[in-house]
Amino acid sequence: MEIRNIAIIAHVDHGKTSLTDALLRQTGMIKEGISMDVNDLEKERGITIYSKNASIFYPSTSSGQAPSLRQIQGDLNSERPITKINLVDTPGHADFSSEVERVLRSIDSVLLLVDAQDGPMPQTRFVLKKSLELGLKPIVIINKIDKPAARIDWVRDEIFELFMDLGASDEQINFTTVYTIAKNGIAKLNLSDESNDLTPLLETILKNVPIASSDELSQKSFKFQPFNLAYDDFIGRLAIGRIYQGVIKSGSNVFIKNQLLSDIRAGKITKMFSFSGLERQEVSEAGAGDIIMIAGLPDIFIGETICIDSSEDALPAISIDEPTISLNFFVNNSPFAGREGKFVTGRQIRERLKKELEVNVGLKIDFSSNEYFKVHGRGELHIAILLENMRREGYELQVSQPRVIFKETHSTSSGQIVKLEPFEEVTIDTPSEMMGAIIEKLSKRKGRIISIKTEENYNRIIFEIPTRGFFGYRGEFVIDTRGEGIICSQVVGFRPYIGEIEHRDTGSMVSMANGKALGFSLWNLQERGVLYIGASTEVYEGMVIGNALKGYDMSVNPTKGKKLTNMRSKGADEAITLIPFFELTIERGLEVMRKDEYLEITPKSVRLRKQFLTEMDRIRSNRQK
Ligand SMILES: Nc1nc2c(ncn2[C@@H]2O[C@H](COP(=O)(O)OP(=O)(O)OP(=O)(O)O)[C@@H](O)[C@H]2O)c(=O)[nH]1
Ligand SMILES: [Mg+2]
Repeated sequence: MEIRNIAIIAHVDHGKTSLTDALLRQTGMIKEGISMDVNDLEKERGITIYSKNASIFYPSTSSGQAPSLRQIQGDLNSERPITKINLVDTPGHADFSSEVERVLRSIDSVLLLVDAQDGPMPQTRFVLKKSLELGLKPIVIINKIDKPAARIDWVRDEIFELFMDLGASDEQINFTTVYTIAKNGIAKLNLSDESNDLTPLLETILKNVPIASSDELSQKSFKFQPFNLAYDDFIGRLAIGRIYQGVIKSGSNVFIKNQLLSDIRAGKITKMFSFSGLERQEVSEAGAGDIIMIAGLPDIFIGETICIDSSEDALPAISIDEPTISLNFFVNNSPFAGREGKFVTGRQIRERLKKELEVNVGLKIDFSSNEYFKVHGRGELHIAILLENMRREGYELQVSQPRVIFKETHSTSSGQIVKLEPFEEVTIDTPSEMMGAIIEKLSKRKGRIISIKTEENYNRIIFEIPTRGFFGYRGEFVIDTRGEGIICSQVVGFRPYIGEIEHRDTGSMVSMANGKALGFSLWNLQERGVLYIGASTEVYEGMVIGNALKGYDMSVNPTKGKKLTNMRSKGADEAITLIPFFELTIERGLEVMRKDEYLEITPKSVRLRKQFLTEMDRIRSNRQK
């Protein structure tokens, strides 16, 4: 059967998963109401976290099942032969962008989705740049054309400009555009066309995407390269990748090769799966061009080459982006430790982290310390998702403040050692009134303006800023722009260290008592900072219950009640009104926490605390510094 391999790429929220779901629905692979975003966290947040494989058959079989041989070869009634289209739905959030890059290496074309109102956004630029560099010829999809504020002509021009900017070849610039309403499963080649399904898009895919399979390729010696890993409790590590050439049978003995010539390992494939809709289907044989999942090789890694003939050359490696931030995971030792968690010991946390490394390719963990596990990741969301998954599984732990990772390199010009730090490109869309304040704040954090574009009441500013300076700014931005602005960032690499960054901080409001917080005392405290807890929350000495606008830490007693007197005075007994408090989530906690604090995470709670719980211990530790 003919095979085509495509990935769906875009900025976050532009509709990749909606389109993938619609393609699966139209071809009968899934029912109404089922989505590619299957993971609980994905469903709740409405974002894709993990890239996922699926496949469809087109023209579709009536049953929605994999077609029979007769259908594949073209039916006696001269039906069109069926093509298998492997789809990879990718995550749009910048923290997961290295995942997208790996996928791009293994497919033959991309569907580049762009929102008909927002136009190209930072992640659009990033994924398009990678695709063009790999020589792919994207099919452009302008999605959400049903939005009342859609500005399709403008978006089309912007996309064209982006291709030009990124140095696309003539062939790449000559892209086909398809207009879609992904959530309703509608595609059109011209805006004026009538259409009630995705057939125009499916036809475009068949017309434009190179065929991955061929008899010639199948006759060559087997070569497979994984671009993703998965894990199954029963069969262990799974390698998801593409068969570049040859044919493979389940049970085969294979060799694993990589760029280190000396490192050739032998192994045996115990099971193989291909994708059919959202399901994985066990197969006994698979051939050139297909994307499959292989079990039986416990030490296989992304970018290695699996072959049968050990004299075959390894395929070029797939690079994996380096982590940019790190933090330490500790056993929880707060006064409330062990109340809510099922798994709380160091051994249990270690086992869980080891398991995470099986599939979480962007993550690195240093297990060498006796006191903590040092976890390195690609960004705050990357780490927050891991922590969120752990707490849901019943784990309890505490973590230190995330720090950027510094690197050192030898300067080629001076021969000296240069210190490097990660930088991000931050794109901001904001109404005009707030522009001044934003530029001022980001400049203080060592941000540099790369470009400003102004159109009517819409401004797009692009900054380059050290990750260190950008930390903690998102929350401020949302408040400053009253939710009207859009901000997104993308790590662009390591650059020379830019020096000290000073930003005037708030301090923390720290409880000096154990007990239940009372509405009356919170009512008094809410003027002095933003509270993280509400009335009746149980607190302990050393727990951080809010920030302190004054700029330094203050010890407070949130459990203090009102003095009782026998006299009832008018006015003083007015009902107190508490401002809604700023509830800590893992991400917010990671953002607001300070150097001398831990974020305590349990299945039920996220609390912030001082590392030293009593004021005396804190003073003592400060003196020792
Ligand atoms: N109006 C309109 N909304 C759409 C359309 N397609 C998708 N959406 C909505 O856009 C939102 C984001 O859609 P997703 O498909 O989850 O976007 P995504 O690109 O997969 O997002 P990430 O995976 O998080 O990057 C959802 O609320 C969809 O319902 C469309 O054609 N028109
Ligand atoms: Mg998605």
